[in-house]
Amino acid sequence: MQDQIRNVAIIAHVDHGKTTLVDGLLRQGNVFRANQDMTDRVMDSNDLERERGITIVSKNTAVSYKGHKINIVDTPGHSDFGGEVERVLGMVDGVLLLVDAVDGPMPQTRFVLSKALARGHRAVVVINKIDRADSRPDWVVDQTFDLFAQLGATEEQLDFAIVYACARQGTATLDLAKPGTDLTALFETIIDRMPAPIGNPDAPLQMLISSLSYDDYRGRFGIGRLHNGRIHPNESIAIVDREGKSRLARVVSTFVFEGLKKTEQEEIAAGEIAIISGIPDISIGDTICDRENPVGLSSISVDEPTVRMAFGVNTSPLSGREGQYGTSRKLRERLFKELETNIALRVDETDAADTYLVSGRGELHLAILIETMRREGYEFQVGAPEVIFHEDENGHKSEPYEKVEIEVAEDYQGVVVEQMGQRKGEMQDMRLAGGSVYFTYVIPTRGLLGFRNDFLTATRGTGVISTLFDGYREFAGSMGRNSNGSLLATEFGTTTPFGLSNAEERGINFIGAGTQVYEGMIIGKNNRDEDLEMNVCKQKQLSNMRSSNADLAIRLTPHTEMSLDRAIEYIGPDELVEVTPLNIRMRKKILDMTQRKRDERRITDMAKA
Ligand SMILES: Nc1nc2c(ncn2[C@@H]2O[C@H](COP(=O)(O)OP(=O)(O)OP(=O)(O)O)[C@@H](O)[C@H]2O)c(=O)[nH]1
Ligand SMILES: [Mg+2]
Repeated sequence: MQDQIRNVAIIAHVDHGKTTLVDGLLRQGNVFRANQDMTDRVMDSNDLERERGITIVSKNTAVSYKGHKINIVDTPGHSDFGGEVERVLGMVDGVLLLVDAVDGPMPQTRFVLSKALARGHRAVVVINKIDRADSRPDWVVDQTFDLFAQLGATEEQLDFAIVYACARQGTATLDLAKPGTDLTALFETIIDRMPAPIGNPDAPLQMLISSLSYDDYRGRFGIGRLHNGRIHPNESIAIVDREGKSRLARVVSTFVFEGLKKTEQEEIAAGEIAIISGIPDISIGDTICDRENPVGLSSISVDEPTVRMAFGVNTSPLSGREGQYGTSRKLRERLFKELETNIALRVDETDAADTYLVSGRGELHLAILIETMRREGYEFQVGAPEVIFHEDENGHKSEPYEKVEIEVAEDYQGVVVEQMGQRKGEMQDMRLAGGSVYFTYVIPTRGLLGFRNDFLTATRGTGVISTLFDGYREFAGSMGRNSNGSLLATEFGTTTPFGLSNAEERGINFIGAGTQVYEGMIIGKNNRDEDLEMNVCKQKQLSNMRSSNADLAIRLTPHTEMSLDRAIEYIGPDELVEVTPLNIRMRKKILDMTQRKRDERRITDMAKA
């Protein structure tokens, strides 16, 4: 039975086509009729994944091919979700490494491959998107081979199979001269080249929980690989947690994956990926063990977070109006609950009872959490992202660095060099090819905070940037943050066209007329570096107005709507983003103008002294 199983994870850089390839495998892994009228990228099942077109959480599925069962884990490619990939690699025996037929290996390709190789996994390399006009598969294969070698692959790992695919059409071939008509070549290669799981079905039970899922009816499920033994419904088991402590529990139901469903099974044996229900407090990293022989498996370790933000109770004058949950207790509960599944996240209490420090792998990792919470009905405020410094016992300070790869049209070469320079980026490489310039930089993570937006603006949306955590190094010294001067509301009220027309002469408005504002709220970006207070609720004076409809005559330039991601990038250390289910607002930490000025003066005086 074990011989018929293959457990594989699909790993790659963002957008190289992992989820699309899983669609193809599901459609052609024929047994499961339920998949016939599947939507595209069916594994990207949560709302945020569909809206953003990216995978955020790793997910399991399974297909069958010629009597074999293939368990598949789809993983995210964005570097902020690298923790998700690390989390699931222990569930599988091998990986499909997808590489784009034009781009070749990218920073996240290196990261995920290094993690897979370190676990001793073998890979099948899938060169995907061979239908792209400028596809260059031979070059990509060479680059991929070099990458394996650089990452210290063993002889066996270096001897990887190569499949050429067009995930979107659902075709694959081993030989570019003979285009495929379906995914047979890939299925066959998985069966031939991926090892069957090892593990002894007759040894005491050991199942390592790598994922959780929920449903309203059965509650929490634990998902993981059965390393040894067998598991049955209604079985009494022991749980050894991440700290090595054990407790007793009972499994209610046991399932395996079949396509997009899970099906109940009376016995599941070593080698399979199982789903168990009935243990309400089951966590990632728990080992489900034989009651008589509880031996925990070495648990899941994940790279440290590098970026953090303060989450606090909403203190704006509008607090309590738009959210369902807003108290410190609710916020705390929700954040700590997140740790059960989001294993690359950290939550720390602070001296202030209503503020928590939430640390993650990057701005997007944290932004996704914020967006999820706001959709669940939470309202709160968050501070600007900051990097996490380390200090050793001798007081030596270090900070996280990233490796950045940038591709821009030649015209933008100068802008990139200038912007990266300002941010203490060190150029490692620069290549010209086909009208584009390719840069490699190493830069403190600090320099990248808030950079994406500037970069896209500077390259008119055409630049491509990808980043990869490169480790902690020497603190790079102070860095002049691009200081935003903001336009600030001076009073509580509703904005008027007249008030906003004055504001737009000074900069760019973030809000339109008829919007509720309060003193100290950011309503736009000043053209100059300092903040500027404006009364945006002001009515035009009646005395110099002929018609009572004077406001209607004012034509405002359409304002720039600030999304959550952009708001997080925009705010400075003395500012906050107010997040509610209905609105994203930006504000000064100190709302009162007099108090704020006094505080600013105090800080400048302190700096002078
Ligand atoms: N031309 C072409 N486009 C493809 C192919 N496979 C996928 N794509 C497109 O590439 C884009 C990204 O596909 P996804 O499947 O979401 O990529 P992914 O690797 O799962 O992305 P993340 O999960 O966010 O890392 C989509 O627009 C797909 O339609 C292919 O074979 N050829
Ligand atoms: Mg995906």
